[in-house]
Amino acid sequence: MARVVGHIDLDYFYAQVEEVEEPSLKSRPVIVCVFSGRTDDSGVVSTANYKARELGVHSGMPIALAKKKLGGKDAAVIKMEHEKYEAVSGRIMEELEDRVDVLEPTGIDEAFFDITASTGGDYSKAVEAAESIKRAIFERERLTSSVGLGRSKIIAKLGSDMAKPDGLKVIVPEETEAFLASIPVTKLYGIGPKTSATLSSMGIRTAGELAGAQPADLERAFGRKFGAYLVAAATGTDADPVVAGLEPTQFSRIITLRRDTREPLEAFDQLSKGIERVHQKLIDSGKAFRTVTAIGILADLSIKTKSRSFEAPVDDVAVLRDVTLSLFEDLSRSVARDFRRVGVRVSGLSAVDSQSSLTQFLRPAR
Ligand code: DGT
Ligand code: CA
Ligand code: CA
Repeated sequence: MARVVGHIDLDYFYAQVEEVEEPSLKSRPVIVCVFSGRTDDSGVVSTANYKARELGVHSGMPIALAKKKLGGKDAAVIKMEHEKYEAVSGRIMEELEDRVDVLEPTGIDEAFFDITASTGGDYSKAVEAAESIKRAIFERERLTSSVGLGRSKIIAKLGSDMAKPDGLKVIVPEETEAFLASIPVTKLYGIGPKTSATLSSMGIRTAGELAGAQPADLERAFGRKFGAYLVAAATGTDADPVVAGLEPTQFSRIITLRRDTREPLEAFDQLSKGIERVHQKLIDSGKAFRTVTAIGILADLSIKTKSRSFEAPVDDVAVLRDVTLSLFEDLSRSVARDFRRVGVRVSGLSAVDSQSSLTQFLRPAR
């Protein structure tokens, strides 16, 4: 079965978020800027809406130059507020997470996704899924996005680029070869200026030409591994899987003691805030832990640890404190020197569920 891989990218993201917040901006050129603070205009354009792009403004352009291009056009110059875009991004990623089989965020406003299993490889179902994803994001955040669908990540990414703005580009597996034929190699993910210059010197400018090149010639110019990658990219057969965004597997906190000691209470007392921080991270991520590790780093930088695991996940900070203290008692008995730094780590993380409040009464399993 052919894979169904998608790539979604929000249109002129930061500037569009600003337009949603202040709809009167929609009729004007908008630039979102990172001010460096040296002079009033020093800094760069982070992004611009399409009205400003039509006037020649783009990401990374110095603000002063952008202002010159936008002079007399009633442009809006807005200060970038990263936290605001992060919050919107987080809500969109959650929405996406619910609607795809595997989600791999690759930036603040974009992600790969895999819907092979849920569509059974049926591209007409995939189109419906992609349309409903676009609709859901629009209904929830009033933001437009562009989506590409195809049998590999490279194809899906080409699709979302071509679909901009507010589009959906589907490259069904059977049409992949014809689709790629005239695509310039510079558009293929992983092919930078240096590679494309070498290819150009070999008379290769399009993916079609690259696909037809002699593997031996590519191998000679680029080595075996990268040569093989180029062929895969040019034929849309790159097998790179969509990998779920990494979930945290542990949280830890290590502090430097005010003076070297192996007194468990003293170490524990100074680590107290660190334990709270670790607990806060658990709360923020909705996780419970099964294993606690006390970490002691000695003056010679050697690391000693003691761990204890529970039979069921625990999310109680009192339990975390008790266990940490008793682990430090064990740990200090086992070392011949003082600790310089101490830490605590929780691992074996799992989502907190309705039963976890019961599990805090379970005794630790040694
Ligand atoms: P698009 O996708 O072409 O419709 O436009 P954008 O603005 O969404 O562009 P994209 O997807 O490359 O980047 C997403 C956001 O990342 C963009 O809204 C602002 C930020 N960004 C992009 N390029 C730059 C840059 O060169 N400097 C800074 N500071 N931020 C950037
Ligand atoms: Ca974007
Ligand atoms: Ca992007």
